[in-house]
Amino acid sequence: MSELVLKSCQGAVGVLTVNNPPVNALSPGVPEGIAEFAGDGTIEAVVLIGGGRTFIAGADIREFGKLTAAGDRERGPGLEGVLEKIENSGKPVVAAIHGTAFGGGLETAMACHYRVMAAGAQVGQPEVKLGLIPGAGGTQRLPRLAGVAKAVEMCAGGEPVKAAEALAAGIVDRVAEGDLLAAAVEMAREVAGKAPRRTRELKEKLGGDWEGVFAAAREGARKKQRNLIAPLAAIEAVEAAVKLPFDEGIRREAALFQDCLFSEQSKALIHVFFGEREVAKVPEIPKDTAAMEVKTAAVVGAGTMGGGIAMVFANAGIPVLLKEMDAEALERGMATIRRNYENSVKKGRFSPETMEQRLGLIRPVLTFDAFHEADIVIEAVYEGLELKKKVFSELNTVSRREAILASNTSTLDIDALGEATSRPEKVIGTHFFSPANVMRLLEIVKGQKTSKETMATAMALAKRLGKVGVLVGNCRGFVGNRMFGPYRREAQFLVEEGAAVEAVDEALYEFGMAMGPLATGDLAGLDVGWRIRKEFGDAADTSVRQPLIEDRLCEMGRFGQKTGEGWYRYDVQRRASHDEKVDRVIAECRKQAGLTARAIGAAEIVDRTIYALVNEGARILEEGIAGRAVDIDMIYVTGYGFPAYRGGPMWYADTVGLRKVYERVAEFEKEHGRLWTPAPLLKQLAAEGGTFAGWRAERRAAG
Ligand code: 3H9
Repeated sequence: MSELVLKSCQGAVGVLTVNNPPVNALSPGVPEGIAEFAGDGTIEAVVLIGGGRTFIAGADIREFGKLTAAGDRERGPGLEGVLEKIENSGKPVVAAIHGTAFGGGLETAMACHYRVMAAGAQVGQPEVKLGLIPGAGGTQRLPRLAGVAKAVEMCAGGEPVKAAEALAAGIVDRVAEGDLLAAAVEMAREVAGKAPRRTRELKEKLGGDWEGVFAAAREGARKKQRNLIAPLAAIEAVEAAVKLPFDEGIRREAALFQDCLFSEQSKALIHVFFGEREVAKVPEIPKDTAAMEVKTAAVVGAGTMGGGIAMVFANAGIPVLLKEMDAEALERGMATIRRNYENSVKKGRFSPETMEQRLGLIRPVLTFDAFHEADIVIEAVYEGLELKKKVFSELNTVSRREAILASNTSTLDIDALGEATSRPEKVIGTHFFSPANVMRLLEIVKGQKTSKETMATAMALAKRLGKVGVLVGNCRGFVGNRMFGPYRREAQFLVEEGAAVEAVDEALYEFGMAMGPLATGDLAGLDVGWRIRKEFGDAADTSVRQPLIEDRLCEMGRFGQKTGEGWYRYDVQRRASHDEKVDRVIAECRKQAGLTARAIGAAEIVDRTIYALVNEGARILEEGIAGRAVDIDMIYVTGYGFPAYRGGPMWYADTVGLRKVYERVAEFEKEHGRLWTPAPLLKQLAAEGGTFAGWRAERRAAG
């Protein structure tokens, strides 16, 4: 028997333990190991359990890449055959589920004859999140156990289900409050000697008219999982369970699975799955670097960002001081925090007790008196270098010598802030995204002198706060906003050249962005960029074309949603509508730029804006501001609404082909001048036939 599956006996009950840490993925050898038990004559029933922290967390996702790279569409992962062996076994098999039984894990459990689940465990078919559908009978067995509506919900939505719900739905037979193995062995003894109950033979829950359920699910998927193919494929596969005999349904599922597996969407989503984990492993931070434990934090500034950051700490159970200059601002900040928490309670996200607990962790203060308690202080005051330098020099005196001093700046120079202190090695940028308690990205900015310990502490803290922490270098706008500059610049230029405001936003929304670039500006506040452009004196640079419209809108006091007017006009519910005043501004700016309006299609809008991201991303990579293309991709997917199913801007460029991207960028350079000069790295990789994703590996190999 494979070492990946260990066998022992409790009397006449054989116990198979999957032993493939960390998550018992169904790597080669695991399914075979499970199937081998059938021939053993001494046992009467079998319990299948996961070793370590979980049952089987699914197929080994890394294997999918090998299948698609081999280009063999005929050879699927082949798990269903093994599961059939388990299901066809003459001896009853009881699955004992703890941790997570996801994907192929739940499918394995459903091919067993009975299921016992630990009270804290979860089951689910999350394949859609990887651009896939269940590929080992999940879409056929789940409706037979849980009913068609629940199966559609789980297979198309991908959300996990807790024990009580799984029991009520019929996915599991029992929930074990105490010792799971003992409960499963007990059940195995009860069913030993009886004919196994085979899921494939169950029919009761399939009867009825399900057309309405399928139609509603399709409509929901088109809205909520915009542009994704896997949810629709999952619904089709469950429909096959209702309409076709089991074996035919399995074949339909397999065909749909293969279509999804070979799609660009799935490859991109798998890139994102591993990318989110890869960014946490920073090559320049040695593995044995000691991270400081953060027991207490402090935040300076109780505005939108400061308040949100305080909530992030409280949500993670870390006590946090929240400081403001005057009592009124502090009260306003605390009231906003309370209101946000109350909304979450209303939506059923957590209980009123949890809310009070979290509020209790946030200590509003007007002085620095208690700041010596904090292990990390995060400054979230107004975006202005002189002000921030002043705050840092003050924090340097009021904080403990070992404390980390972090800035939530989105663009300013971390080294300048470090120089304002006597501990630049302890100074780092922690750039949260608004709303801080919702957005998953934390851009962590190292200065020239930031120590490895400080970096390691910030990265570990990101994980504890439930954020995707990405370490980047120091430059204006770091990675995220530096790339966003050219992206939004081109959006403005396109409007100056003749594209309608709505057309620009629509084209990028259709591309998959969470919002169009102009609507995003209105949401974030147009004044933010305006002040930064003034701080850096951008308008003085007459050697390149400067966007005109947004500055004009800001001069008119149109800062976006917060003032009810920006690129659009907003009603009290913040619904956007077209504003003819903006048309007049656009016409004036067009005249000033010496342009005549021309027709611009969606394809040009997408190329101009997205390739502006990519070209700047390439510069960022070659300068080492981002260590790897995956760092940029994760910043854009988790912080800027870039569609995960396109993998991030650098991954997307790789899928288009860098030669094609380069040629388009070079065309834009001819038309629009040096703002479009192709990044040397883009040029080089296009010539070599390389990719951004591969470049990191090559560079490492060379180094
Ligand atoms: C599937 O099953 C298709 C089927 O229908 C069958 C078709 C035939 N494979 O997340 P963590 C790694 S599709 C390979 O940090 P946590 C992960 O990369 C699959 N590796 O831990 C990480 O590696 P590293 C359906 C995997 O406790 C390490 O394990 N299943 C897999 O925060 C620890 O992971 C899913 O989609 C895998 N399946 O969360 C489940 N899973 O240390 C995906 C994890 O080198 N997994 N790794 O960075 C998860 O959702 C979470 O990992 C889980 C644990 C909740 C299980």
